[in-house]
Amino acid sequence: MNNILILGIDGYIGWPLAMHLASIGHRVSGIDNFARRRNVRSVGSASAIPIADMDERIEVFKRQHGKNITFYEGDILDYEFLADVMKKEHPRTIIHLAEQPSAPFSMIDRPHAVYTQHNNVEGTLNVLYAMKEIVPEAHLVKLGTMGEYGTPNLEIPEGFFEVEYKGRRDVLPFPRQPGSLYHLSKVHDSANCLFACRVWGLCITDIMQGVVYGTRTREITHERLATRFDFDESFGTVINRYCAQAVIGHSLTSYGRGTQRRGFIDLVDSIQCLTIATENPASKGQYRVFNQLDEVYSIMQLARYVADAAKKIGLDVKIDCLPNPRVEKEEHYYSVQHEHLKNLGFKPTRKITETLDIMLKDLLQYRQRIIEKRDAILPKTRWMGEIVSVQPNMPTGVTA
Ligand code: NAD
Ligand code: USQ
Repeated sequence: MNNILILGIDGYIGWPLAMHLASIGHRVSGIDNFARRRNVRSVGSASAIPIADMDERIEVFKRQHGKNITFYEGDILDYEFLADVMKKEHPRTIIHLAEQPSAPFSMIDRPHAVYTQHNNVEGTLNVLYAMKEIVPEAHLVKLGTMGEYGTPNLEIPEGFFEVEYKGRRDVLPFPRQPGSLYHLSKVHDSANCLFACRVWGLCITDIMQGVVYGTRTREITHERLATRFDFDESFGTVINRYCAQAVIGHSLTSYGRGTQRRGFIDLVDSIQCLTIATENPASKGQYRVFNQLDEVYSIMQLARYVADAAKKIGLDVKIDCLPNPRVEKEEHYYSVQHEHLKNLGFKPTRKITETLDIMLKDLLQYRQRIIEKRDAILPKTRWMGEIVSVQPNMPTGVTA
């Protein structure tokens, strides 16, 4: 049995992860300041699937699964609070999910950008200091993101690559070229985590996770155990948004030509991978990077999968190519190494098409809730004042 502290336990991934780890016999505690609930309200939206408050979640989980979860309400920016919880729980593993996770939210304006980077970078620094001072032997599983790397014209390795430059060789961090100020906050975190391992000897697994989708995990055995499901412009991720759009007859909102490609992972597999990382810790002083995804798809390919799944249940869905509100490459090479988790036993649970069928059925029950917030669907946040086509931005003397 491991003693695990989850930072961000009330979130989309945090809550089902907590239930899973507790149900397989780990001692689980968690922290959250409910920022996600507030931030989604602030953009005029709500979770499509109703969610219980934390007290009720814990109570129903205990009734259904016979296990306890301990909860501390508070902000990891409050160092005294974080340090007190660490002293009380003395975790062997800390899983850090407690960040502002939306790229569009971080790009709304200066205050949203400052909030995102302050919350994420300072929060993570507090975690690193609390570990150094209180639990230096603990293993930190830190959620980063595949978007840290951007879309380079090279295969993306797991964190590091061997470079030859002017006749000398070294193994160095792979360059990061993130596409939003949120993704950039994760790059800063990764640099701080690497520093904490190199200089303080902490032990960290930094997970570069693809975009997560899905409504279900094994432990969601009761409607009051559901995890949140957002579909608004900021907090809904693309597959989740497409599914919510499909059930209310809204055209699927592909940005640009839809040829941009990303790595995706089912919620159930995200939890499987985080469990594997937790149960196979990095060693002292090791900074380990895992790329965590099931498959790479183009945004248009996903729209077609969702439209096909919707058709099977009698929903006629159209796909719209909207002007892209983001500054991102639409035509690009994308190939990602993701062997570390497979070598530790990770196997994708099911095909994406099976999950889409489940998601659409789940969401049909909450159609009315999505309709009530449909104004939050279309993108309003633009990366630039006007939409520009992206040109490679090479330093002088370098050609694409
Ligand atoms: P989420 O917003 O649902 O979960 C984060 C939780 O942390 C929320 O409940 C929030 O209230 C809490 N939180 C934020 N700041 C906090 C603070 N200062 N103190 C205490 N609690 C705080 O997001 P999620 O989708 O579950 O993502 C979890 C992590 O995984 C994030 O770090 C995100 O960047 C990363 N990630 C998510 C995805 C995805 O597609 N969902 C993909 C890759 C990486
Ligand atoms: N997109 C559309 N239509 C939409 C929404 C998005 O075409 O309606 C496109 C975007 O332009 C982008 C891609 O889909 O090219 C992915 O967008 P997203 O909103 O699903 O994901 P992203 O902004 O990258 O962020 C999400 C999570 C974030 C996590 C990241 C993993 O919100 O927390 O870090 O996925 S990754 O993308 O691998 O970096």
